[in-house]
Amino acid sequence: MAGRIDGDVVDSGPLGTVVIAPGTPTDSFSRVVNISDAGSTMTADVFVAPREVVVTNVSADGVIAPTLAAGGDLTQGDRLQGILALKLDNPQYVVGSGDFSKMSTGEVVINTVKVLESGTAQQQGAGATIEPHPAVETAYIYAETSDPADGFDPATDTRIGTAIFGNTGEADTVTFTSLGYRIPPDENRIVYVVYDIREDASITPQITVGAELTDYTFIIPAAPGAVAVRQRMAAQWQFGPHYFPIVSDTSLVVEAPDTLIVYPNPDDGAGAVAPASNPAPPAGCGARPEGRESGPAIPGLFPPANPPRCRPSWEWFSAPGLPWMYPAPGP
Ligand SMILES: [Ca+2]
Repeated sequence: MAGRIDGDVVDSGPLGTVVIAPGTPTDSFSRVVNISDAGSTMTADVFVAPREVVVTNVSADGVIAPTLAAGGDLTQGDRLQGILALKLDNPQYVVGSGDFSKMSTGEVVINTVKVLESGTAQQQGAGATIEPHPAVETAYIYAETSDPADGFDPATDTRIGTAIFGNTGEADTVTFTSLGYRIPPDENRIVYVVYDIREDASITPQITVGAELTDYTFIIPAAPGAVAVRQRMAAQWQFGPHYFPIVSDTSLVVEAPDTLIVYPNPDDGAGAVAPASNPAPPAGCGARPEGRESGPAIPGLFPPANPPRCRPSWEWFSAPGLPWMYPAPGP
């Protein structure tokens, strides 16, 4: 492309689509996209009206931090665990303000988000050459539905993307596509990166899981949107820190506790109960480990479907194969 772009030009001949917004106060932004293959005539779309989203990590913010799992231990089989909270900000340039920290001039639409699993877990990527110790298979992006944000809750926030680790040909990354998630001018949105921890996540060796957006290419808006690489200062051409990488805390994956299955005998139905949920035996009833013919009764292990009562024939088995007799001494 030779020469200069002048005036208010839209759809100008061999340049393809050229969009120049009237009154654009600065030429500090341009985006050239859809560049054609090499040839005698090449085309590209040129945008000089900036639409720029600012992405920051808000995982540590007051009401959000307690709703995320990252940083604490995660258990095998844990579902819908919030790992990372991102704020997507679209601050609009105010003509004549002299404040060049805000550069965007329109809506930004987020199309693609890529996430690196940043812990020591290794996913089953198609190109993986390492011994995989997978911890996460399915990941999600949820959008915060409360304003102001009230933290991640899979029951009330909105799932906008689902993706599978290992399906991109790259180990340890997951890519959400076709999101079409809109950030209107002068608004912001909060989204959460959420993991399911595999039932068979490795605990030997112990592994950690986390989420990272390594650089600005991990978020791809629809053209002409762009992602701010560095903080812009109020003075033109002055820049602050880089926004990336954005990194979550990591979590250690720990073993899921064994499930206790209680089987009434002979005819009272069966069900799984958690030990802590069992009421103590009522007065007059008790329990003793099998084989103990005397001694104090031990509270515990009444199936919730059967109110505690005394039936000498009851027998329960706590997995794996630890028998208990109920009750003693009986009514
Ligand atoms: Ca929420």
